[in-house]
Amino acid sequence: MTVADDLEAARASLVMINPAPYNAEAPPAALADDVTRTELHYVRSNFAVPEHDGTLEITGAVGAPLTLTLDDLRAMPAHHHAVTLECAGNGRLEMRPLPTGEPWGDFAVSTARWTGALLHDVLAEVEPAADAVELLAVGADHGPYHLQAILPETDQDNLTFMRSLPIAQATDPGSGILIAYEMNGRPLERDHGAPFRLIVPHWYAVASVKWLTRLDVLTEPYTGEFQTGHYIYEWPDQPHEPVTLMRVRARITDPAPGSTLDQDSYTVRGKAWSGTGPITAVDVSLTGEGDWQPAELRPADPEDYGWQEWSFTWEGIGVGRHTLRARATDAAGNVQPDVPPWNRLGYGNNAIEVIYVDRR
Ligand SMILES: Nc1nc2c(c(=O)[nH]1)N[C@H]1C(S)=C(S)[C@@H](COP(=O)(O)O)O[C@H]1N2
Ligand SMILES: [Mo]
Repeated sequence: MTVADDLEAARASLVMINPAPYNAEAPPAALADDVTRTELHYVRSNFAVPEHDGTLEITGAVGAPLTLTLDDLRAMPAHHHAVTLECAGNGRLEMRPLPTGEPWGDFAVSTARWTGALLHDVLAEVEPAADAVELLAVGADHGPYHLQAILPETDQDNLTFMRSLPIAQATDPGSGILIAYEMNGRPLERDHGAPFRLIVPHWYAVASVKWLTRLDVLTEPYTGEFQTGHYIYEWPDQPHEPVTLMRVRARITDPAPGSTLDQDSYTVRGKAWSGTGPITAVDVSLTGEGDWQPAELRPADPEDYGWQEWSFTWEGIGVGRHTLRARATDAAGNVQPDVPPWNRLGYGNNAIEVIYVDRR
């Protein structure tokens, strides 16, 4: 198979949003799985899939700069985590007025099992300077980027994808950040960042830099386009804020919206996740208003960063049309809002989902 055939085969099961750069959602049914099969995992790229020379350079304010290959990373202790990745723009199409940006529906969210070296272990080898403040992660992808939010000093004809993280987080072994080289037990696919990428649990997936080619330890905060021009909440009535942790969210996976039920009882199922702590409660409402009733919730696995399953036994379903809503609460006490929190670039929609079903 040629490289182009390969990409086409990998993309066949997804719901395409944009052909170039290739952006695609998971099919809705994929949300029901605990772990998303690789061919059903959503894809979001700002540029075309790049060539990668197979090396990772670690440089900047470090005592001992280093260049690593895939074999070097594989020789380090391997860590495995399920991680839910959600695009910060997921659900943008639900916002009014419609923000600019990729027109994502509600399925730019997936959960894969990732294997890689711990970023902490890699950074320990290069001895970051005491006055380091951030770690800049640079992708191999680049290209023209003629969008409205562009910073005045950036080169719009050839921009590279890069993002920074606070150094304290990057060097913390407990943050679980991986330089991942396997997804669901197989080498990374090209769309998902081959040969290796960052996987940053809890954060909106923009932090998980694909096609990682360089890590640069910085003594000043990074202010490039993908850090301060995009991936910023531009609130109408409050100061702008960077997009960081995923907002708390529950989704209903069964019944499907608009379906017709035949029985007077039904087990409603779904998923819930949050970047600000494990989910502690999911509640279901059948009236379109308050009247929240607790669902059964699978406890979070303390070793993992994947979505949690929930279910609710719905009994005494009368003939006619019904509203179903599900609302998650996390350990930090965050709860979902009724209306998506509008911001100019359309990030972080975690509004309570509402579906309708009929009983005949
Ligand atoms: N190098 C690079 N990394 C990137 C991006 C990108 O455009 N280039 N997109 C980011 C965004 S916005 C998302 S949502 C995730 C998507 O990861 P996936 O395509 O594996 O689902 O990758 C992130 N990492
Ligand atoms: Mo994203």
